Amino acid sequence: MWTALVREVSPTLAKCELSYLAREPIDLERAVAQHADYQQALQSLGCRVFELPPEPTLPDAVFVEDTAIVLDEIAVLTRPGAPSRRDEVPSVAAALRTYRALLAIEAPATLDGGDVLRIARTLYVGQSARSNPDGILQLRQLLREYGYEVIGVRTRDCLHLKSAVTQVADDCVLLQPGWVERTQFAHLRMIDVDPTEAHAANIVRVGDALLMPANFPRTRQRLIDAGFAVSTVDVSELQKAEGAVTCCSLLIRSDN
Ligand code: CIR
Repeated sequence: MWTALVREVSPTLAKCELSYLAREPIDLERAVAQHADYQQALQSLGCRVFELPPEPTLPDAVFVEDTAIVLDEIAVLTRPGAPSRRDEVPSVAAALRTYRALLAIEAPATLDGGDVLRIARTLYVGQSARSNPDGILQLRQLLREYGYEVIGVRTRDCLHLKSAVTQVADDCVLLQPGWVERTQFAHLRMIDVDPTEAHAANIVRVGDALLMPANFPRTRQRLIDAGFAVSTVDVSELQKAEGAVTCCSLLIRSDN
C-alpha cells in the first residue's frame, strides 16, 4: 500500500523560488485544479492521499518532496537549500512521525529531496545548487547503518537530480542526457527523453505504475514503445513554478 503526503497550493505560489525558468504569470485557480487532478491521478494509481496542513505564507509549500526522504526503514528530514523553504519542514515532520522514525539533516548542510534518487540500496544525490557537499556527507553518515550507499552525482542546467533522471522500473531510468552524465546509470537500461521535451525526465513511479506531465507526448511514446503504461496529468501551472510531478508528493510504502 502507498500513502502520498501532499499539500495544497499556496495562494502565494507566484512568489516561488525560480532558478532556471523566467517568471511568468501563474493562474492560481488553474494550479489548484491541476493539483486536485494530480491527487486524483495518484489515487487511481493506488495511493491513499493524506493532506498536510496548508502553509499559505510559504510559496513553495506544495512541493513537499523537497522536505524529506522517505525510505522503508526511516525518514530523513531535509534542510532545503533555499532558505525561504526551510519553514516547510516542521509540519511535514509532525505528519511523517506517524509513519517513520525521523532523522534530520543539520546546518550547515543543505539537501533537497528532489536531489535524491533511490535505486535499490543506493541513493544518488544531485550535487546541485540546493544540496551541498555537507548535505551529501550527512546523508551518507545517517544512512550507513541502514545499509544504503550514498553517491554524489553532478548535475548541470537543472534544478535537481530528479529533473534529469528518474526511475521507471527496477532496471530502467528515464534520463535527460544534457543534464546528467549517463555513465553513472550505465548498469541500468536508459531511455532518453525526446530532445524536444527537455523537462520530461521527471516521472512518478508508484509500485509499477507511472505518472508524467501531459505536455511531453513524445517522451511518453518512447516509454510506451519500451513497454510501459504511463498515465498523464496536466501540471502546466505548477511547471511555471519549476515543479513537476515527483515534487508534489512524499510517497510512503507500508504493509497495510
Ligand atoms: C523551488 O525552486 O524550490 C520550487 N519553485 C520548485 C521545487 C520543485 N521541487 C522538485 O522538483 N523536487
